[in-house]
Amino acid sequence: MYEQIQLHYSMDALEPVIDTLTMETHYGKHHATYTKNLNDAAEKAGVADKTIEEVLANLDGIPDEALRKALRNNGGGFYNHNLYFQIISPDGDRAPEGALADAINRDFGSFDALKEKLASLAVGQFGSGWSFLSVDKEGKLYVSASPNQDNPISEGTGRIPIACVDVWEHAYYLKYKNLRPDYVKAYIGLIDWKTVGENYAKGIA
Ligand code: MN3
Repeated sequence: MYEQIQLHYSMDALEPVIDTLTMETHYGKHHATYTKNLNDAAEKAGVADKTIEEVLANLDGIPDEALRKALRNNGGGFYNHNLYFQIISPDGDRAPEGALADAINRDFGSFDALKEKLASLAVGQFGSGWSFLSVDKEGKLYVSASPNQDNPISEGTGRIPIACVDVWEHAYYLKYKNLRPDYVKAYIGLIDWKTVGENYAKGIA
């Protein structure tokens, strides 16, 4: 049984950057629906005993096309939103430290350069999708964008996402309307880089 992460902040804790109604709809409706549909599809496909990472990395092994598509979209939606809600905090660390900070400086030149790349990929994603910061087994960092609910795991890159930005309109339209760049910048400002650093350590373990 796949379960949504429990929020470690209240629905109104991220005001005014993310408004309460958007949080309630995004976490309580959209994410909940992806999770329910994932559980249904995983049960039918006989993969409910696998981790979500295993499911997403092995979609080619699902012979039924409709089930494969359901697992890709809802499994991705489940996974991506767990990460999205995990890494933000009203009172987090606003800059990385330690091994993650070293890797960011090595692979992007600076923390500001990384944030700009993550933001520009999110803003530039045509239609619905995501931008991701991910890590390979050697600890090298990558930024990328994916359409729909795809991610570096379902795309078969072998990389583990450690941070992300959701640019589906449901993530921002109630408050930011068409101003996606403003939302993206504000969301990135809510990221707790201590949590991302823990994801980085797990990703290379
Ligand atoms: Mn979303």
